[in-house]
Amino acid sequence: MFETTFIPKSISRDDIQGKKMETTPKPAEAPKPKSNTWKLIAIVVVILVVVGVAAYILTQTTTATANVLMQDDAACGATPPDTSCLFTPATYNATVNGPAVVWRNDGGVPHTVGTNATLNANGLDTFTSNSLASHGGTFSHTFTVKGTYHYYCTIHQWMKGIINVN
Ligand SMILES: [Cu+2]
Repeated sequence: MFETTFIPKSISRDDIQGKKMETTPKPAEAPKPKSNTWKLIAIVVVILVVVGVAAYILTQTTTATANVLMQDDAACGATPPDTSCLFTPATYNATVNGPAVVWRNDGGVPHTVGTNATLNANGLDTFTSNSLASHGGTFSHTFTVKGTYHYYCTIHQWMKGIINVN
């Protein structure tokens, strides 16, 4: 391979190799540390913005729109039944085939959402959630049949609610 570097006649080889640069000292050496500081600040600001936006998005999704909340006093003793453990609102009106009804556990102990087959008419949807974690566990169900649905928490069976689906 041949070197095909084109060198104009007006520029000597010394110019290209930088040998003559010694005669003209560079005045722009001093501010270099300053620009590094600004780069660092810019990087930190970008990281803070990214973390902030991510935290905002995450908190938005964890507090996603819920239709029915589970609330309690973090105790929910059974005898006598702790009435501070409840679904609110106790009755909620939903639409057949969606949007889904979303329950969210805002309490301090786990709860569930389960249909009560003995109270509900034949042919209605049946569902039972898993144990929903305290402070944010959610469950959703899209009702496919119109009707009045009685449901309860299978852990605290005095916690009852109704969904009217029209
Ligand atoms: Cu419960």
